[in-house]
Amino acid sequence: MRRDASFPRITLFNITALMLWMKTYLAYKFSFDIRVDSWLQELILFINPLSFLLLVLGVSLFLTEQKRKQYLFLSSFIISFILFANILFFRFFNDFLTIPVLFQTKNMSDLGGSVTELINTSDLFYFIDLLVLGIIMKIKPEKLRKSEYSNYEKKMLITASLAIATFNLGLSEIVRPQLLTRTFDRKMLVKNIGAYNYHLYDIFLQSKTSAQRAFADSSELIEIQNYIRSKQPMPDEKMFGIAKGKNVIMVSMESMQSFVINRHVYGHEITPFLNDFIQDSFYFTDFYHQTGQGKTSDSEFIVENSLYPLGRGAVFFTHSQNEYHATPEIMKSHGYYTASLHANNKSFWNRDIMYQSFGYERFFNINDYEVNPENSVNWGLKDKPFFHQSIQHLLNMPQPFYAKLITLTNHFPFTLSPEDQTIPAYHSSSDTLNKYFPTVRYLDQALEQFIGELKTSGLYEKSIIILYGDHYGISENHNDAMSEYLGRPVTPFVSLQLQRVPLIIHIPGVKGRKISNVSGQIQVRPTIMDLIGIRGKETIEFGNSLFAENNDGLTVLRDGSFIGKDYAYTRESCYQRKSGELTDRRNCEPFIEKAKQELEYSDKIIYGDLLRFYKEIENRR
Ligand code: GP9
Ligand code: MN
Repeated sequence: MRRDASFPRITLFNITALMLWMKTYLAYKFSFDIRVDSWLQELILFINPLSFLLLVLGVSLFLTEQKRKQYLFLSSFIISFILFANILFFRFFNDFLTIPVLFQTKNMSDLGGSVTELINTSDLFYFIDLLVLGIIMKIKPEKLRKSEYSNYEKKMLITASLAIATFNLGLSEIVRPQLLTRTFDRKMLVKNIGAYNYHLYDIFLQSKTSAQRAFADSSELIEIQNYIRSKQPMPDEKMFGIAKGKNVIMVSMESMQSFVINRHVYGHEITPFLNDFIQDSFYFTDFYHQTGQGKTSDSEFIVENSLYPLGRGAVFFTHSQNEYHATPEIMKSHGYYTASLHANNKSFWNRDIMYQSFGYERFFNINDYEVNPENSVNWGLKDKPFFHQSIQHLLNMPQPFYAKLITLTNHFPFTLSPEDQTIPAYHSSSDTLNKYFPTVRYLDQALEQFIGELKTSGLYEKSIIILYGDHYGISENHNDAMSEYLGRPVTPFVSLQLQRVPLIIHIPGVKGRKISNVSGQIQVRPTIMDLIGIRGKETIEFGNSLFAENNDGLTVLRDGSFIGKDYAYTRESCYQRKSGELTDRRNCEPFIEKAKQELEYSDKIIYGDLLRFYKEIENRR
């Protein structure tokens, strides 16, 4: 192999790559509002355009000199165009382009009218490199000419771009574990894998989705509908319509698990307010979260569709274009105003897009809140000011309304301002568990303040209030510390029980009681419909009302674990529910199949976008 002494010499390829690289980085810094918290993140941001640019522009090395010039100019033009389209889109939507968004006529027409207003003269900067490239090509300086690249140079280039890509992904994995499988905020994706790789990933998601959708037909939905009809219980006539015409206020309590309810840390009650509140509410003691990788967004999905989330990825990202018959849409058709309130970027978890599919009329996001360093901690606006500011939004809504509020402070890593810490942290080997208790207490106080403000504003008596925990806060990585706190070893069975989250339903004028049937998030939607008095299934749902008679009592978690009346199953083992002792696997067998079947049916609906056939099969009946 001959080593080429002139490598890396200045060539048209190098110049094109360098200019595009720097331009992209400057766009990150000046046109996209990407927050960088550490030098490591800055490094990732800096190198992330490189692997893509080297690979795409590197194709030119395999071309003849004339073709190479054309190729470099054309790809430079296309890449610049994509970057600039994102810059404009970002100015308007504070978000990055996705393929579905390109086909969303509503978004695009919003943008279309104001494109001219969005362009500044300083944007010319983003085209300077093309101009420079054009000039170079015109004057053809002898120094930059290179008739052919050696095999060594070609190999070097491919190796370099792959090495940079691997290095980039490795660093991102350190900074943000499970980046691709969790697919959260697009800003997070762009920050880590870069604007161009992000588009490749988006294309990948899109083609996968389209293929699965293309092969689906309505017969699949009929089969699922028959299955669901066969397990439909009778509603409890005493509860049906008990809250007719009332507002529905639903609160998603970030990372709130049931094990803190009625418990202490060093003699301090952890949730004094909730412990009181459950006394005059319905409190479900054996209620489980059923979320997967989509965490909060999965819980929203389950609670508002009565479908399971997906086994991998977040359905909010992967299937936001599906047809759904979510709670907001149904409530709206029954005269309700619908809104979600959450003081985060609207694109986080792709909420802005998914909420449209759910039929929300309004999403009060970070732009609708007064957020400053004084009232923020951890992930953003603290829960107390969030609730306080939300009251005004609620009061401005036409009634009856259906409103969902999503809290944020009790989020990993459970950082709290010292003045908000009213109970001591726990002392154990896990800092996470230690800090969890004071932030849970903060959430408890925030809820107390919220309920108080609902009372003074007059909304309390006119609303049913539903509080639920979205998913676990303490993962199994903290089992040692957890068993220290609980005073018993965390076996797989105990781990399963730790997936319980609180569900509290308050209905004005109704005393409520403790309900200990096994239940899950999938039942929240049918329960709301039951209480509001919306009769009959208007769509496909896997859950039953929590107040329905002969509730079949099988709660399936996303990983295939389940909790039944007598047995529970997790990690391939069957347990006696009462004692938590291991038992013969055969006791669980009939339910293992059932649980799998149910998850598969739900997946089929999402992957095949089957709800789009719903009207068709209903009309045929
Ligand atoms: C972000 C919040 C937290 O908006 O809902 O999401 P999580 O990380 O818990 O899924
Ligand atoms: Mn959450």
